[in-house]
Amino acid sequence: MAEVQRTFVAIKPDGVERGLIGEVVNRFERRGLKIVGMKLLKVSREMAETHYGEHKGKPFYEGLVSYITSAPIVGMVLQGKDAVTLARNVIGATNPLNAAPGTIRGDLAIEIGRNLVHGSDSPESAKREIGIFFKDSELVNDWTRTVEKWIAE
Ligand code: D4T
Repeated sequence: MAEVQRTFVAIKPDGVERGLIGEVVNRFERRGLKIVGMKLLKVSREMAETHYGEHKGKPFYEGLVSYITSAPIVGMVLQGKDAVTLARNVIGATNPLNAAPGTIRGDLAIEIGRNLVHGSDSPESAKREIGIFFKDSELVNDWTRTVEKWIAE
């Protein structure tokens, strides 16, 4: 039975710099995911280190932190049945070289260090990441879309 979940998605600095905010948001909207939080923000070093803590010590870590803090990102909280997997499928494989055409990375990116978008990899990660980037008061918790019944049974 599909579970209604929330996931954290971010358009990374390359997506914002390249003017792809609308293009990326549009793909999640069209798929049917509900946006319950969204904002433009500059990621601090501290936030980046918390978000990417699991990668500390890896060769790409410093470059990753400097990339994610280099220009604004757009953070989003998306909700829907199986939202975590659904969003990862819309985004495509971590390395754009292996991302299928039709996915965001497969259509718009060419290498792993500039892979445009982030999506939580589990409901637990989503909860943790939403907590890093959003206060609960910034999320819309009391909204049922009138279109909902045409998207999910
Ligand atoms: P994010 O977190 O950005 O959605 O990526 P993924 O969840 O798809 O992949 P990840 O956590 O394994 O990697 C985080 C981030 O690090 C960059 N990266 C990763 C990199 O620059 N070089 C590498 O070799 C790896 C493995 C890309 C995504």
